Amino acid sequence: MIIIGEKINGTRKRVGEAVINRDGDFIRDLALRQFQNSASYLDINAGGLPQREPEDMAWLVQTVQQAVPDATLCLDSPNHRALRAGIEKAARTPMLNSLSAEQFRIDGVLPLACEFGTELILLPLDDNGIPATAEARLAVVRRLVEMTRKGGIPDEKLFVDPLVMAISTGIENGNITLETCRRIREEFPKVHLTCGLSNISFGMPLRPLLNQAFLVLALQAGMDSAILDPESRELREMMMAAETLLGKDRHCMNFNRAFRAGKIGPVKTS
Ligand code: THG
Repeated sequence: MIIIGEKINGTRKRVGEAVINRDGDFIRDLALRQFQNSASYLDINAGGLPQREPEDMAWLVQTVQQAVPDATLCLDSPNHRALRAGIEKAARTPMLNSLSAEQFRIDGVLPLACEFGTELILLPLDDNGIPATAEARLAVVRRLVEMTRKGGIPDEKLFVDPLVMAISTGIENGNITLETCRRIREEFPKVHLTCGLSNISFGMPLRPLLNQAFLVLALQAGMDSAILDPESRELREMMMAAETLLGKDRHCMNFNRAFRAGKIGPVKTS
């Protein structure tokens, strides 16, 4: 599974403060820890006021790349100015999070993705909001993929996010997301599927447990990436167990290796 580390997000209180105070040590530590815990991409969300966002994004990108020059970033903003500011400071072409069918993103984000040939997260929502059914989300994905293909972006560079909404606000929200995954997998076999995993558990007790269970279900539905906390040991254990059981780990090699390295199983105290 392709892991996108979620922790450098300015809407989290401690991170928002670090951005305002330009606390580089705090941000570099978050970057390094996620990278060392197998995050292939680091999500970078500057949060804060729109006027400051391009400058904050540029600072975050620069700061993160000092700590992990080999990490690929996933710039998380609806604001094309912030995305461009981040792209210009990035060591390698970042992923953009995200393009939706909202007109301002079609006008702002799509041209940037085409100009720089970036990987791109697609969100199936438009100016009318988030469609309630899998079929309606698929209709938006079809419109978006038509646009990205026209712009010369190959399907392999797309990460479609089926949109995860809290199970506490609708008992079918898990099923709608999983059904959307299966339909996208069928119709667009070359795209990746990713999601903000922990959205599922907002407003519930035992959030980590619900996130773990949903990760297993999502993997079964064809999800091959997720935005999550790479430092969660329980989540890593569940992910590696499910991948092995679904035949995605040849000779069970990753599972055995992770066990021997102490990355899953009992914490080794030496
Ligand atoms: N889809 C896409 N992008 C997204 C989301 C999505 N980006 C933002 C978000 N959703 C995913 N990122 C986060 C980041 C942090 C948390 C949840 C989702 C979070 N943090 C807790 C906190 O701050 O208290 C706990 C984590 C911690 O402290 O370690 O919940 O859906 N495309």
